Amino acid sequence: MRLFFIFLVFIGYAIAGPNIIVENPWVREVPPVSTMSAAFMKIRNAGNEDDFLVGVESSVSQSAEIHTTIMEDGVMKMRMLREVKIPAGGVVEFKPMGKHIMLINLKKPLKSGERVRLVLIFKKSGRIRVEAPVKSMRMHH
Ligand SMILES: [Cu+2]
Repeated sequence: MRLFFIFLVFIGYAIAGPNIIVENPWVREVPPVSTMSAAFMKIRNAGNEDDFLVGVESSVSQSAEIHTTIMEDGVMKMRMLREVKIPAGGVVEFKPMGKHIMLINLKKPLKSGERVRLVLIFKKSGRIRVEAPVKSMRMHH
């Protein structure tokens, strides 16, 4: 009986925590003159503890920021977010006109079919590597 109890405690400890899954990442194709683009994806947390996206690194731009889109006096504006909560058992969608990862100062033009390497940094889950294909917006209408 005591052994069984210890076993249960051990299992409970092992499965506690966030479990981050990144689904359908993609990066928007931009004209060669553009110095910025954005990455989109769904971030699912299949675990039983909240986690927070706190940063992003990108292989194709000098920096990457977490942004959200807001309407202010009928004008669409972007705001930088310090962190995005990914609730336990929940999913947060990064999509055009919503939350997105801004890729700032592109090192080279992004063409459809290329792959962009991103590292998503979470408060608890640490660094998660993602490969996101470059796609044109038209494919997502
Ligand atoms: Cu932005």
